[in-house]
Amino acid sequence: MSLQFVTTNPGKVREATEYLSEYVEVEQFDYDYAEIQSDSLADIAARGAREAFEAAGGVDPVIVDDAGLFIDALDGFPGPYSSYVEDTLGVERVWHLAEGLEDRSASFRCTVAYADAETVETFDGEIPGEIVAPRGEGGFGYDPIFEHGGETFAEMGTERKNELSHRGRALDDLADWLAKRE
Ligand code: ITT
Repeated sequence: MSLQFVTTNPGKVREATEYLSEYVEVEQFDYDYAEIQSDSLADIAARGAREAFEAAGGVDPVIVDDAGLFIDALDGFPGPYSSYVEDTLGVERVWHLAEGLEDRSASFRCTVAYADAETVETFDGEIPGEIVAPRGEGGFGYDPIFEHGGETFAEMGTERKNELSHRGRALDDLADWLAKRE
């Protein structure tokens, strides 16, 4: 079976391919599906998956992934708007926003939504950490400023990040669900 990962972000596809390759073949379908405005990643991903399934031809199953960085002391900012904030402020300035905070705890959250002709299913993952000054060359997006267990996500390899990360946790549940469904 092959699964189309509908996303403009190759970093997400790299992680999903490493995670799901023993269950399914993952291919990127580079398409920017419309994201509804909502505080809920699950609502955004579920609606996006339905649209992306049709855009990808309406035959093969698709997944989409909506993710974000939630800084506790900023009431979850940038949250569902993480992509917009990365493009406008940039990661370095998000660090400077957090730098002055006493409590720099944060979490990465992710919902992977699967859609085929019959169903839409969502799988959530979350990982706590702390915002730090940028370190590391790997990963993508906010990885250099997100530390967990003494290392930033940009300092870890993909395999280690997948073991821990919000996306890894959501993909783990998706893989279990796919295995049971066969
Ligand atoms: P698509 O919508 O096309 O999938 P995107 O990069 O815009 O790609 P999102 O809408 O889910 O994805 O935005 C999530 C934002 O959070 C974006 O700025 C990402 O770079 C960032 N992000 C998501 N997962 C991340 C991760 O594992 N590590 C670091 N940053 C991440």
